[in-house]
Amino acid sequence: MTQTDTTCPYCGVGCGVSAKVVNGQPQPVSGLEQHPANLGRLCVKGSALHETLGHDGRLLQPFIDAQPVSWDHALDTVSRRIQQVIQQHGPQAVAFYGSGQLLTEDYYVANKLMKGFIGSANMDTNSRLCMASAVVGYKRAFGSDTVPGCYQDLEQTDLLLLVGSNAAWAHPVLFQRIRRAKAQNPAMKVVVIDPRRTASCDIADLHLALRPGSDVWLFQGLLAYLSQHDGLDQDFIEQHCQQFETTLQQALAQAANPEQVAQQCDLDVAQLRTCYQWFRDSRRCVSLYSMGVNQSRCGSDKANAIINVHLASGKIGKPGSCPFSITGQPNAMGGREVGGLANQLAAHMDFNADDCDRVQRFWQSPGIARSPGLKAIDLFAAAERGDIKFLWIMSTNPVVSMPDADRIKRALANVDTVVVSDCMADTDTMQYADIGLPAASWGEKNGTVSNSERRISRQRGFLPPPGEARPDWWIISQVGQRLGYRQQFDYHHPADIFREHARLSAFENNGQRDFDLSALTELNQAQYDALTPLQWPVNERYPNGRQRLFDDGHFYTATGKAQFVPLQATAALSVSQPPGRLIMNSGRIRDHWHTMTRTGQAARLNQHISEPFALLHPQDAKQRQLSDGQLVEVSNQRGRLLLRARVSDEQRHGEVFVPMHWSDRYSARARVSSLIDNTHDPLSGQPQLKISLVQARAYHPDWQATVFSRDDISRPGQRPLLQSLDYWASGRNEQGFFCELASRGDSRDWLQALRQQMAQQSSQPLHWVSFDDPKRRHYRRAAYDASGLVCLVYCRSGGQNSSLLNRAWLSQQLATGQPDSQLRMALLNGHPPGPQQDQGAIICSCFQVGDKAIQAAINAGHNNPEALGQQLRCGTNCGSCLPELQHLCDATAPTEIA
Ligand SMILES: Nc1nc2c(c(=O)[nH]1)N[C@H]1C(S)=C(S)[C@@H](COP(=O)(O)OP(=O)(O)OC[C@H]3O[C@@H](n4cnc5c(=O)[nH]c(N)nc54)[C@H](O)[C@@H]3O)O[C@H]1N2
Ligand SMILES: Nc1nc2c(c(=O)[nH]1)N[C@H]1C(S)=C(S)[C@@H](COP(=O)(O)OP(=O)(O)OC[C@H]3O[C@@H](n4cnc5c(=O)[nH]c(N)nc54)[C@H](O)[C@@H]3O)O[C@H]1N2
Ligand code: SF4
Ligand SMILES: [Mo]
Repeated sequence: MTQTDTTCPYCGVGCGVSAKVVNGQPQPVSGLEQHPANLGRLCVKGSALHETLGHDGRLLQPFIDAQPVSWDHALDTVSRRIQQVIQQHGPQAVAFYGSGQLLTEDYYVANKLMKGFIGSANMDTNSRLCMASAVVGYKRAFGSDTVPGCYQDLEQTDLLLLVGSNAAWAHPVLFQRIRRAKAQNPAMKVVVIDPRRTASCDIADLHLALRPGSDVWLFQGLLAYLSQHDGLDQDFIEQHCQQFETTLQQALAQAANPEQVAQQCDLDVAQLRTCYQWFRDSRRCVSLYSMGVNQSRCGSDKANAIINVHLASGKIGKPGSCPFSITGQPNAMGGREVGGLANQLAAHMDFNADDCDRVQRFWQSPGIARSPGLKAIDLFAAAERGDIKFLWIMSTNPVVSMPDADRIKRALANVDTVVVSDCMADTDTMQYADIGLPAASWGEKNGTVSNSERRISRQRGFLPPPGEARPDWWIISQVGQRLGYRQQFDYHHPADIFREHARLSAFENNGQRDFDLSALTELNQAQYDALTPLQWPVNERYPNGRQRLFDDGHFYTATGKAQFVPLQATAALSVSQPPGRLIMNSGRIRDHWHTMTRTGQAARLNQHISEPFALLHPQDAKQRQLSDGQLVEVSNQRGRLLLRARVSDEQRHGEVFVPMHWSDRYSARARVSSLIDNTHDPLSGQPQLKISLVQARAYHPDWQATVFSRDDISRPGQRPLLQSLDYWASGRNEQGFFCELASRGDSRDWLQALRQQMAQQSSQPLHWVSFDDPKRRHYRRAAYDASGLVCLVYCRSGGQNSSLLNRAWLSQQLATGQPDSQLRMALLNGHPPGPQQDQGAIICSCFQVGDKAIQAAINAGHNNPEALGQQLRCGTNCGSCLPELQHLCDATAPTEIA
């Protein structure tokens, strides 16, 4: 048995994970008690990590033009093509597009190769879609990209503002820490500022369901309020800040009157005042902000509007007080440290002449890039125009995650050489790769990541990479060497790269740059392997890392003072929204990660929400004669989605929420970013992924069906079967796969096609049993081979729902051998013989407890999450479902929040 301490590959909380392997088999993971980010806890995604380690769907060998090739051949070809493009078109025709999911060492080498040796700064990253606006906010205010605070601040605060953050689902372990802190300190208040009533509102004392995009108004109003109500920290402003007067004047000119602000934000003025008053009266306050702030055409201004009120009230650099941009990806921070964005150089340096000279000297580079490169939207636009001849995409899936996502397909088709490094073979982006490179994945890789509170932790490998998969740093260094820079890319272990990265951070620093790892420049491999989690800077003064920055009132601007940023709020969209349209918001659900290449592998994570959906307000649904569970077409001039409607007053009237996760791999028409345009923040280049105008109307299929099968009927190669259908969404369950279907026409035609395809592909003869009720248009099929059940299909008429199917039970039957005749009958009925309770949709993924079981327990009097936990165990492991348990209890016996 081996036991390895490592770090979770999902969100920016950066939890420590202990991974055990027995006889080569990975065991269920557990949280690392001694890791300061999680103190032993994991959320549901973290707890299911071992379920994602199978080799199903992995890319196992390099390929060129769909033909498998050796690494030597692939790397030679990549290098030769880069050289050819540089010779014929110059370095600006080469581009890299990376990811906050690369390890720091991978990222450092990619950035070094591009900016230092290819000589163009066209290296951007998916962090452009994620925290580019937060970076601009910090740099404008502090002169550096510095997260001032730490996780303890969230526990030590009196008032926590969650602004555009659904931490309950997106940063669950941190959210549980906050929940516990609040339980221990009942005086602590939480305000959620989000157009939607999300799971995070479970612990909210106040929810401000503001009009999307109106955050700058709200915080300008707060600044004005503080000045009018004795809420300023004059000493702090005078000693440590600049540009206060102009900033305040602009806020007063626009937002002196809370009534006006409330109108702009579409909020109740009394609630708004309450929030303002709490901020003024709370000695300590943290504003935790995320994608509702960053992914906006005014994301940078939103960030500075938040920072302005913290500076004005001196609520920064103190325990329990700071403006805190929480990062999404496991290594979004590491990417910022190495300069992964096209407008950064490396180690928190920019493209001014001094920084370029310094980095060039350090890297001994022949010709460093001297001006910023193309940001993601511009980069793909240049690709579409044919200006990019060579594009290398690493660890990201832009065909799903970039705005105007169908245009990304056109752009990729227009690049001479597209290289994609990914662990998985079937991503939507891999379909466009001329050269595919198999990357090692979590559990096989070795390096460091930095979490949201600047904490550097080790990711350590505990499994051998399958097939020919290799770590990203190795792949990139090999190309660097083949381009002629043998010495500069002569790395043998990630520790070599980390030391160099630390040395660059220290190089001619003299206290001028916040990012400083000078105490780590001499780590040998054993020390690197044993590195325990540390918050940067790590230098002579702070050899064990630094918990908070700016506690000394010193900022990294030329004057050493923080800068207020004067702002002008602009009207949010819905003021002039055309009638009949809806504002579409997009974001995350609890159990899926991004484009599902990882969480799609774990049966447990596919049960909470198993289909792509559109969340609609009851009035909007009624207007469109739509009911919960029906299919809805959401469209605009860019495209059309087909989604399952969920109707709820959690959603504001006139708005619709669609998750970002479903790709073409898992659904027919659910890539939400294909409807989103390229509107972006002018300073950060970050796209406005949260606001798009769409229409919605009911879609009426002639038939719908649910399939349970041993093999995945949606896997590539099987697709012709699904391509003719209007709607399908597939996923994994415990013993196989499920697929929900809907279309026009006669379902029997499709059943026939399914039968033919399965006959062709099966190695044994299949025996089909059927049940037809033509009047109700119910057609049911079960296919058996010698070992038992292979496939179950339940077709129904278009208007009927499938609530009578007992999904949990049905999926288990795929593994139970040959059923007797009674069971065969029950299988066609869709539920077990005799009384057996249907779980319903899974709410607690850890213990697989469904909503029907929970509802029954609530009805029996167990009407709070603790009692439910005692009764059913739900919510007692990772706690990610506690907000939903509370919600179900509240729905049975409503309680008021302000
Ligand atoms: N389960 C899960 N967790 C994840 C991820 C995942 O894929 N799945 N991804 C990780 C990543 S990379 C990231 S970046 C984070 C993101 O974490 P979050 O930012 O918390 O997640 P989102 O759901 O994208 O958006 C947050 C909220 O912003 C709200 N919002 C929309 N428009 C506005 C607005 O104008 N103003 C305000 N104030 N709010 C608005 C949305 O309604 C939404 O609830 O999550 C990380 N954690
Ligand atoms: N509509 C809408 N769009 C969004 C967002 C939104 O809120 N709404 N959010 C945006 C945000 S914040 C983000 S961060 C992005 C995320 O979007 P993406 O980065 O496109 O999503 P992922 O699915 O995480 O893609 C990571 C890819 O890298 C692969 N991979 C995993 N590990 C490794 C590795 O070690 N090496 C290599 N080479 N590959 C690996 C995975 O298989 C996967 O294909 O989406 C953005 N897009
Ligand atoms: S909160 Fe969950 S997803 Fe995020 S790092 Fe921790 S275990 Fe992983
Ligand atoms: Mo993100």
